[in-house]
Amino acid sequence: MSLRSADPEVFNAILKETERENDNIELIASENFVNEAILEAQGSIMTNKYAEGYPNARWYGGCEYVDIVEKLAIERAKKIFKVEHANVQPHSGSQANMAALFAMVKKGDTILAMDLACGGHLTHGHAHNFSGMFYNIVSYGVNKKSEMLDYDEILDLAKRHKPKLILAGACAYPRVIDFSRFREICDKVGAVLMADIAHIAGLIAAGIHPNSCGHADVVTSTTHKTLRGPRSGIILCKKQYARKIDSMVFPGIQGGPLMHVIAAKAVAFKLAGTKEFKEYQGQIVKNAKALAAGLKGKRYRLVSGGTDNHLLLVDLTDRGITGKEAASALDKAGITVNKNLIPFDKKSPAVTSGIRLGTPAITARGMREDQMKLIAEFIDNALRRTKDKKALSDVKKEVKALTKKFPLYKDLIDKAAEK
Ligand code: DSN
Repeated sequence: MSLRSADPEVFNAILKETERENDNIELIASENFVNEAILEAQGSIMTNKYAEGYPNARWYGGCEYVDIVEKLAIERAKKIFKVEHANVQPHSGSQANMAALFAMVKKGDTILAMDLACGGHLTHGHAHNFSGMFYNIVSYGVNKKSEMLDYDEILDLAKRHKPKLILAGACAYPRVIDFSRFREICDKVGAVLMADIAHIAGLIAAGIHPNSCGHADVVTSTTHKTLRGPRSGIILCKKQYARKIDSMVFPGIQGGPLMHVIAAKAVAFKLAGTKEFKEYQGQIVKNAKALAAGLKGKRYRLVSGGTDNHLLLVDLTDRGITGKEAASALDKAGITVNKNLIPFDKKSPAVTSGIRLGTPAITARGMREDQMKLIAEFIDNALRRTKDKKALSDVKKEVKALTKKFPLYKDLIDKAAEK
């Protein structure tokens, strides 16, 4: 039975979403466009299979073929991240973080992690998240002047609070993270080092950002951001923590693994080992720098002055608009971004003073530096006229003319249009 005949409402919503992704400029730093091989694996019949346990040690019969894909995913993850052990079962980045924290520290222990307001993540200690509820969280931020991580300040905090674990990693930090400095700090105070590389996993796999594996005891990541795989999570660790991590993922916090998603992760990890992937990651960074230069040319202030990775944070304070207003105007112009707190933001997380822009998705569809210049102009045109419907719709036309030159999922759209 086809989806179109079984459920036309869902079929049409998926078609519309495909068209939206094709027509718009996608600048959400944590999103990407997977290729069709990933969709095929994730949409496969492996969704049918229960496989609680791990390869060669399952609770259910008939696991010989899902074992093949899980073993491939594990071996490929170990190879691309140069790490001793990989658990590919976490359903998401949040569950990877939950399993890693539960395995490495006890309830009530002190954790030193990056403040959400300065670029950290919900699972790094937000009061309404399990991490903030179960642990005593001490936060580090960025230096007020440089807006970059201040390792001396992190060391001071570590000496003062004696955390059991230090968490390195962010979802809105445009600069390189020095995992070796974090290791030194952990060694000085006897803390475990956990790295959350969700945003930069693709850059690390390509050797463009320093690797956290080798420094951190345990590393978590999503697989769908720069890494360009299916929406999911992984945990990487030293061999000595393998049993702890595996038993905390299953049976600790999860039941049956999503074998169709693990199949798609195996494909993503294979692709992440190719020359083309390396070039793609290099282009993501070149595009981010070009977009940053384009916006700076239009006198936008960028947090920390620029970017070393796939994302930039634009401070809109002196433009007299909020992040919320900017994101909404850009949406109307066919440019998708998210409002984002900037360091030491005076506005609330629901309003914010900034927006976060990322280049993984537009790079995946083939855009290069020339297009970044155009996109900076589109953004400026929209942000200078946030209340002018006609101006925003004019930008939207230009956006559509540009995205038309970089078609995305054309076969899927054509196939869906066939009666
Ligand atoms: N925090 C989300 C982001 O970076 O967009 C991911 O959880």
